Amino acid sequence: MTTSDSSPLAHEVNFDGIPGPTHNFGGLSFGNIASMKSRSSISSPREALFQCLKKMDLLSSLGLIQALLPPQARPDFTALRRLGYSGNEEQILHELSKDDISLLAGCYSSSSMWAANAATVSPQSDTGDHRTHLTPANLVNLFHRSIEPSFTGKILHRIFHDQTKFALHSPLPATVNFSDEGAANHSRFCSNYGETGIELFVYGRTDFDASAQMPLHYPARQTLGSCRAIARLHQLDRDKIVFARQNPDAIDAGVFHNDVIAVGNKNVLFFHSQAFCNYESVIAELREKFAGCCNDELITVEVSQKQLSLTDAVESYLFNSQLVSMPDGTACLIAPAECRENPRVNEVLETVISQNNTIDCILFVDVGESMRNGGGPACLRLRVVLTDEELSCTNQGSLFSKRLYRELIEWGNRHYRDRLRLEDLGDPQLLYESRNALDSLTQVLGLGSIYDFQQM
Ligand code: SUG
Repeated sequence: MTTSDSSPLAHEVNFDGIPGPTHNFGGLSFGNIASMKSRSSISSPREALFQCLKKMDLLSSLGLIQALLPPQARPDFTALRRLGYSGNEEQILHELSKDDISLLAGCYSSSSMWAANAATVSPQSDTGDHRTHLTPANLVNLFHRSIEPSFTGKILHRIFHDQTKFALHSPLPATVNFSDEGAANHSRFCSNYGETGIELFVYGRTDFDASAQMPLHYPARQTLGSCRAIARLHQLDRDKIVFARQNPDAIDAGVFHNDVIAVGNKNVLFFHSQAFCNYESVIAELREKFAGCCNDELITVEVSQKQLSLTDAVESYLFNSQLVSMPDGTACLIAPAECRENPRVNEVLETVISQNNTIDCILFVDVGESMRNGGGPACLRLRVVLTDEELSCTNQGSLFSKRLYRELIEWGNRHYRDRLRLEDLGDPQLLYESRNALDSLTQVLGLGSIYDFQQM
């Protein structure tokens, strides 16, 4: 099937990460306020899993295409051995739990669930060779995240294996100059998914402009150098990309990724006026490029500082909602349940719905276990625009369905603990339980033996 201008019909497919059996609150992410506040709280891996599955089921029931990415195997013993731990696995766990509880939490972190940080994706309609390009994020900012890219690459290869349709790049060089956090800092605007769009890359710092104001308290994670490298790798047209700098005040208020303060979909950008430096010129450039490329008008839904403070925006994670196009063409905001509890956010939502013909409905989801680590609905998904033909060439076992939902609930009940404290991470039993869980998951998803422990 094709759209009016003969571009192929394409869909946005949401690949959600799922929390692993060792989901914990390590307090590991400096600058991510929820993570810092949750340090040492008791987590519920099972509840975290069920909340994420329920969100996927909701989107799938709405008629959207939903898929999932399996969790990474933890702890990462390769990383631990590189850090000087030796002996057998039980000895390492014992040593580490006496030595460094934060490192133990990091090696056991389930942070790959935030799939928006897995990669940056440009669909075939935007790229020079008309293949869909994917670059796994190097996540060099934080140790517990820096151990994700190699498995991310492996799993993306497994799912997007057809090289005639997909170009999978290596993560950028693992240095601070090319620090990359993936799709959390990337949005795409288009009229229809299968048509050429404008890609917006957002960065927090550039290493080569000493005059630029930097955040005073918290780190800026994404660099301009990494955005430019990805745009080159993905063979994007210079006239169809926009680079925008995050407002350092927003970073200092806890906006560690741009998706905490802005969300875009199709021809709509929903954002806070403090999201970008010189935001008026960013919006003007987006509008102009969008009009030139898409023969359509970009609609911006702006929330001012007066309407909502940065603190409220970060606490509620309003902008970390997913903005999705329903099968009937209307736009729906899938918002964190926390938004309901904040009267100022409610007011903003009422205004957005009543005064604007842009966002038609709001649905709330409870992903509280993820939220307590700074991951809202939008953090949990990697958006991949795929034509029907491309979709049929991906691993079909990764697609979500009612049957898979039921199987995964049963799987979670069998393998996931209801409570986990940081002290429990030293228990070798947890390692064996986790491996059993992931081993049976690969069978459910038809992925083959993807984990290193399955080769031992
Ligand atoms: O990188 N939290 C993640 C949250 C990522 C959210 N993703 C997006 N905004 N797209 C992070 O800060 C916390 C882990 C801990 O503290 O245990 C953590 O890694």
